[in-house]
Amino acid sequence: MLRLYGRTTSYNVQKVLWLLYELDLSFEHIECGGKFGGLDSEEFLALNPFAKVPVLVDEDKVILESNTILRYLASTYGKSIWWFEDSYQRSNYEAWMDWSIDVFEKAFVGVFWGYYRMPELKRDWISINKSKDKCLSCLSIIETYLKDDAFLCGEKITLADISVGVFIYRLTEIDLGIVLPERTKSWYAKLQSRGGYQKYVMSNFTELKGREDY
Ligand SMILES: N[C@@H](CCC(=O)N[C@@H](CS)C(=O)NCC(=O)O)C(=O)O
Repeated sequence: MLRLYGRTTSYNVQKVLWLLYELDLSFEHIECGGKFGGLDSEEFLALNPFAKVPVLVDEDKVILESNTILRYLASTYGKSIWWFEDSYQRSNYEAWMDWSIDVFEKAFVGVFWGYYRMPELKRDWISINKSKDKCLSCLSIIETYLKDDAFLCGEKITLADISVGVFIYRLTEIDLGIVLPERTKSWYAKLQSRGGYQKYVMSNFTELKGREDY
């Protein structure tokens, strides 16, 4: 039995929910973190000393970190469709997964926290605009890479699309005038047609507006 810990409003949790949906796996979901709290409890810290969500428990195994959870689920339950035995083939989407955390997420957080989650009077517009520029440059990298392919790594959806695509909904919804370039827009339309994206990523997040704390 799979058990997922983490509030649905967390984009890191959403990545995992989306893949669970794609894999058609049933699971128990425990909302925690954010307004639900519980990450500093003894029980949770025993699962995850990093005190963050998501956490996946698969029988007696505990898996931490959203992208590691994606890889775990893909290799355990998504063989040949979501996971390739060949390490070079895998490196295509794994590179995007690393980039998503190292570069894209940092730029996204700069606008999402700096603008959306910051009370209006405390916003630092110099820093918000710098982060917005970084987001735009990430989008132009995606645009260049997409060429005429349907997804980031070719004709089929991969973990690259999940780890990068999860940010696009909020980036375009937060009313900062971020417009997607042409091919990125049609890639985004393909993500939006996935049931898991609709159900978990395109969900209302207005409770986070102007809230620095949870
Ligand atoms: N690198 C971690 C980051 C996890 C993370 O920062 N999670 C946030 C939610 S997006 C969290 O747990 N925040 C505390 C909370 O929700 O209470 C991952 O990818 O899983």
